[in-house]
Amino acid sequence: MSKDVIRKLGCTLGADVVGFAAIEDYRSERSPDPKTLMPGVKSLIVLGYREIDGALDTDSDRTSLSTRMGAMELSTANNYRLARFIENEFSVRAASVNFSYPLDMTPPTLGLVGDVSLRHAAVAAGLGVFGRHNLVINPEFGSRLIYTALLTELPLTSDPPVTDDLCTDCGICVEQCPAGALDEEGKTDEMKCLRVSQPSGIGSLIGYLRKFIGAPPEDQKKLLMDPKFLSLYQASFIGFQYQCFRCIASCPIGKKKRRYTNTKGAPC
Ligand code: B12
Ligand code: SF4
Ligand code: SF4
Repeated sequence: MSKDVIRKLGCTLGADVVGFAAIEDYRSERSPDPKTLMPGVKSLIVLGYREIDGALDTDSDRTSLSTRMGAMELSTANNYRLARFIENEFSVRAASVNFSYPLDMTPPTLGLVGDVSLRHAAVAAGLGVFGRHNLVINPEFGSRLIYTALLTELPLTSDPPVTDDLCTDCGICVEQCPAGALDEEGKTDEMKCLRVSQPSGIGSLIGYLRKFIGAPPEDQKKLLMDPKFLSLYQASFIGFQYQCFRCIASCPIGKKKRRYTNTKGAPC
């Protein structure tokens, strides 16, 4: 009953899929214990939002990123609304697990492990299975979903797991990865991916600052007009700077069979 109400609200707010996982069914070896985030946590509510095909299938990474930022804004606001609804309606605690940031930047994980692994949460909530690209493939939207979640004290049962192996092992994602980050099966080489997918990330910033600090004053003036600096400046207020979408975009699963509304058919 509570699942139906929450699913309906999630879909009305614009999610494309909504799934539920009892906390015992969420297993992610490298992630923190969810009880450290919410001692009384009993379940996860996982929401998926489809990528916009026109933005994912363009060669312009700026277009892909600016459209993705829309999904992040929508999902963040929706998580707030849903958390408030759950607390008002059921008198239990609820909290948002955001799309990506903020991340724990302390060692040993240094910003590479989320508070909740949304891929493992999506699998536990019956929304999909891992593919060769280490992303979650959903039966309807394929790889083309991004996820958020809520931690709640509501005791909810897990939705049935997806049992089909949706990845056909075609190898396209591996071939298309410009960084070679997917060469080893079952593992994304984070550093290789980061260098290509976040060229204005923390690694570049540190490299740039080192160069700047060591340069004579005349060169420093030039370095402030360097496109690298301008990109870093832009990234500092965007706060999110993925510039590679190849693995998610190239996977053929979910490219066809599109529906452009979440109001028809299962699961939303
Ligand atoms: C940090 C992070 C990154 C880092 C590190 C990735 C990593 N190794 O986990 C970097 C910057 C490299 C990255 C890249 C990308 N990311 Co990212 N990222 C995250 C974030 C914030 C945390 C992930 C985390 O906690 N990882 C640490 C632990 C949980 O991973 P792990 O246990 O070591 O698992 C790894 C492997 O062991 C393997 N794995 C684990 N279990 C199993 C089981 C099976 C059967 C298989 C085959 C594999 C497998 O998959 C993981 C990848 O290395 C999540 C959001 C979130 N809160 O979950 C988004 C998230 C995972 N990213 C996402 C996306 C889309 C991307 C990119 C496509 C970039 C982009 N343009 O959006 C690439 C894809 C890289 C790839 N193919 O793996 C999506 C995935 C959506 C989906 N459909 O699955 C997420 C969930 C964001 C979201 N809100 O939707 N990401
Ligand atoms: S985001 Fe780009 S660099 Fe990273 S794994 Fe996917 S295709 Fe490779
Ligand atoms: S591109 Fe092919 S190998 Fe890669 S995840 Fe999709 S179906 Fe699997």
